[in-house]
Amino acid sequence: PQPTRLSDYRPPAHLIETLDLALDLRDDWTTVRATLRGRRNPAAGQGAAPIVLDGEAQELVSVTLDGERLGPNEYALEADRLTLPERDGAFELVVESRIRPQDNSALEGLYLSNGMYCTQCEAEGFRRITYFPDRPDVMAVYSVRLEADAARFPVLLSNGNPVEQGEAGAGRRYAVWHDPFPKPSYLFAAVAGDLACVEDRFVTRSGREVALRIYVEHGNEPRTGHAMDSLKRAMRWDEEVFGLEYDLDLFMIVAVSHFNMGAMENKGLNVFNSKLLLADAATATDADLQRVEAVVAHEYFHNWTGNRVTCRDWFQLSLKEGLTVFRDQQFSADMHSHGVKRVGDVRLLRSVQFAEDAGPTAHPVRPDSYIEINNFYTPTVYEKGAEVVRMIHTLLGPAGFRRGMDLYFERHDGQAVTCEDFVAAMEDANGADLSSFRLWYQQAGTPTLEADWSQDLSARSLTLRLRQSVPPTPGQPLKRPMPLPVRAALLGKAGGTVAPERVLLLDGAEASFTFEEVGEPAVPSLLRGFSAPVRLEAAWSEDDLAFLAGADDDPFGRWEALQTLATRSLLRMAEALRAGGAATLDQRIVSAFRASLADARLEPAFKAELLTLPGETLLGQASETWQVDAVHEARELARRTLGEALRDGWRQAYQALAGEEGALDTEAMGRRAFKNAALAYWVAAGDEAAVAAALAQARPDGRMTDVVAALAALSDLERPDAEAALQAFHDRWLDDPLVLDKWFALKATASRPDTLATVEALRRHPRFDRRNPNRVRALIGSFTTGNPVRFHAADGSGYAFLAQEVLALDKLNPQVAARLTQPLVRWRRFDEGRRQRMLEALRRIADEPGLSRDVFEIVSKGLA
Ligand code: DPP
Ligand code: ZN
Repeated sequence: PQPTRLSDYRPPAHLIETLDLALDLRDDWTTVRATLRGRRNPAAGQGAAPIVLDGEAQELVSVTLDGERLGPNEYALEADRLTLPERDGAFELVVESRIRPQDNSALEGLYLSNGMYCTQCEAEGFRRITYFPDRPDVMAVYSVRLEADAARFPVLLSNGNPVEQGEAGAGRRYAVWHDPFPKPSYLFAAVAGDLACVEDRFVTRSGREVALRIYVEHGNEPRTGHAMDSLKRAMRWDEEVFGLEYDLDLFMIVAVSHFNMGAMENKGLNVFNSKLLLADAATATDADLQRVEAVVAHEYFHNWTGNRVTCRDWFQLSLKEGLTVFRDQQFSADMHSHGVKRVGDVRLLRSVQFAEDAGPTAHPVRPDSYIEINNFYTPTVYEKGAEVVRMIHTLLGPAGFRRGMDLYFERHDGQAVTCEDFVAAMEDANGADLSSFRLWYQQAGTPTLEADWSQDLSARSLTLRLRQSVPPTPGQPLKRPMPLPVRAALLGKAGGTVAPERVLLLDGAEASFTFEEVGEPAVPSLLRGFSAPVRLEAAWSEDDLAFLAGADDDPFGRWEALQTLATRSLLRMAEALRAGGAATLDQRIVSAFRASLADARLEPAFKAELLTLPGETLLGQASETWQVDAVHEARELARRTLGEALRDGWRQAYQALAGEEGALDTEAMGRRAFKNAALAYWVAAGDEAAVAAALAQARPDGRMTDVVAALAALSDLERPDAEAALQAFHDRWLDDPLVLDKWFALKATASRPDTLATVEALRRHPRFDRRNPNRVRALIGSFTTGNPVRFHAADGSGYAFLAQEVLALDKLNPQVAARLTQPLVRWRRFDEGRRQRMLEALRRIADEPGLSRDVFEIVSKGLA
């Protein structure tokens, strides 16, 4: 397979103004009749050019161009495209083809999910439905007619507004939809099924009434309330913060059970993975509920950042994704807690994006080339892309950022544009110069920021020195320094703020900044709010960190100080254990935990974050070579140490909150998070009373947050009552796919030695189904990404297992198979024995004949 390159971008030879699409859904075939009205694109050159359409996995029936049916010699049909005669001015084209959605296990294009028809077109699924210039810079007005059996598919949906519907004879029904907004093909959607509809309404600030409809399988109606409320909050927030109103009279969301991604922002008709829509207190955890809220908002926000202004080409994906993630992060922070949200976002960024940036699939926020675009829906494009937007927000301030957004919409509404256009709007609206800032879109790799300082008490000054370096990444051996906004303040060792926060801009390889009028010993609080996506190596002593962990007024900084202190200590412990010695946890950590545990002024949700040790994956990434077993042992030992040292504190914290009737507001969720953190430490202390409390809390009809937390605390204990609790959970929820996924994930993430054998056996569980991506992710993905000590077993058994799974899945669903492959390409982080075994697994995959483009791209990068 050949790469597609940004530098090869050319405007489309022809533009399509309208598309009339008729889908006749029948049991043997679906017939698709597409009428395209288009014209030569003046921006693409002079004179006539052949009309070239993308198309795959369908059977061409007929082509009629300007009223004449074309014979087979008048067009060229290849596996992925259809080339028609030249046209200069306007033309009308009718293409008829047939597809078989019932055989579509890749879940791109039109497919069947639990008996309902649905679509997923981003990025290039539309070409599996009909022949069309399937690229985002071709924007057309769509009219869609759907026809299907009336009894089995009474609900027929597409984008925009309903126009008409009625009987089509022989027990069939039809519906016609019209979307007045020109859109790229990736935003097309159609749904046909027997679905229940939950309806609500929203009045926009200009007084227009919008009907809100959520469609779900019958029986799931009660689980839509949280998503509906979230949608209304998101609609209001976008009006208040960005002045953006919804633009149609109808907004629909459909939940489907088989879905590759989280959700999809199709114009007026979002399609959601049911996991990210259906959520109530009995079946979803608080984390699930917050995730649902964030994703509902994310997809809604795309209506402006993505749909009204879309991407010129797929290299610009972060134009809509980075910006929309930033918007959903701000929304969630406003709905809940800014500090807690930032900590969660940074933890995710570090564990997935920093890892990507440090490995063979590293790529810039705006990539230069791809083999399969589906492989570029990555943490770099999304999460790092959001950090880049956040830095612009930091540099320009909220009002300046808003001016830039306003200008962006004023200039580009209805257009398909580039990341450059976004940055230019930010610059022009503020008279700012972001020329060197553009490097953030171009250079891959996580910069390292070093900081040290010296204080001169007699001169009443403190000088801070900052230095940066950006590591080489594949294809980019040499890097230029990037502009880093560093939020910094000085805290007095005796208490209080000595120098208030300011934003220092490091715009070259190094610079010094002097703080004046600093008359007392101070400690710098740096990179507050994680103001740039870098690895910070600051000259803090352990005592400085312990001080900041108790005194930093920036919540992120406070959390970060304790994390850094813990990381240093845990890595020292791991090293000692590996050398066969004894390991002990730094007493400063115990003291910091004791103080935080007792600190009544801290929000409980933040306390829960503060009291969570860095995960094994983060610890592994923080050292040259990830010592898998030693890191696991060290972290377990630390948890036990903290459990025992603060035993009474954990017990009291738990018991004080255990009886609370939980509500769903932010504060109640925070108290539950804290309570369950306390429970986990109390169980780690080995108290029988703690196990009894966890067993009681694990009873399967409780609130899902509590049940899952209790089961997670129990799942590593190899004792019959704990196993029985998990089994009871399984039996209770066997027929509820979303909850059963939690059980699969709990089984897969238990660190007990027999977990791989359990996971292998669970592939024969009657409810395991490789055609359902959620189930694959719950069992296989949880094991490979959430259970490092077992997946990275020294004998390579986890790697061999994954290779086998990737190959089996690749035949069904290449997109999900490629994602599953990722952990194997990070082999450079490990010791020699593991490296060899990971490489063997990669080679085994690479040797398979007929590998998909998706998996091929990942594996070949991993072996390069
Ligand atoms: N639906 C995916 C998202 O919103 C891809 N656009 O991120
Ligand atoms: Zn998105």
